[in-house]
Amino acid sequence: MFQRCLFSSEEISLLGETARNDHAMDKAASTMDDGEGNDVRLSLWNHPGNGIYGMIARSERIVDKVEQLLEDEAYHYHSKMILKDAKIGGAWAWHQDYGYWYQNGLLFPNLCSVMIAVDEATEENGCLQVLKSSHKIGRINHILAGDQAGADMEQVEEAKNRLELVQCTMSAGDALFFHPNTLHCSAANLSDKARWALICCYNAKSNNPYKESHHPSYTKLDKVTDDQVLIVGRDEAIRSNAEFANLVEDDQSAKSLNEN
Ligand SMILES: O=C(O)CCC(=O)C(=O)O
Repeated sequence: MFQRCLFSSEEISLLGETARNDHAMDKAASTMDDGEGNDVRLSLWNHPGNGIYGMIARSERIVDKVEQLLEDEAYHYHSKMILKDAKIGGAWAWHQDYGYWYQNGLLFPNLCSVMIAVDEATEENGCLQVLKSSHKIGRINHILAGDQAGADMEQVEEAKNRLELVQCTMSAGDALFFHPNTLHCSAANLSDKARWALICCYNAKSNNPYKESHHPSYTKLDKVTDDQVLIVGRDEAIRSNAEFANLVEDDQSAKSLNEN
């Protein structure tokens, strides 16, 4: 479900400027080969924090919507910045987020991801592609192929025959809310325009994991009013506050899948 212009051009410029000057984010980024020689790069953090990333992830305009969709109180499961750079940004294989997350002790697929376009996303720079209504299939088995875990292609091919493929072109500031069983992928970015995106992921309080993982169990999310995005974003001293996770060492969910 799209929410166009969820963030104003000033808000999204402040987010982009903060992220692009954020050395800690750059340093924490992990890079995976997409199998075609391009780099899939992202930085991830578990707790939203008090910087502009946190103000967005905790904003009423997002969290209230997520809570409606989850029919429950939502908590922050993690956020990530997809650093899909011009010319070298790698492709993401077809997958469902719950294809990994179910291994983290989450019994139900009652989670929601919100992708916020930091840059304009087009087919040329590798916008997200989704198979419409694919969340109704349920969870598909995921297999490790090279650096990335992807959904079993036999089922994906069949789903592609039956479901509409949507190229999620977005303007900076647009948001896409999607279910964790939605099949999605993206092509490499061979264009000369970067395609960065912030993805904030939420879990329902009642879906608290039954075992520990590298993502948090229920932690109360303190919502903030929508004006905080600009207030914090304009304050250079605090806007880049975030504690980045070490994806390579911490993430066991992809590694524990069977190799192809
Ligand atoms: O931004 C993209 O191209 C894909 C990101 C994605 O699929 C994910 O983070 O699960």
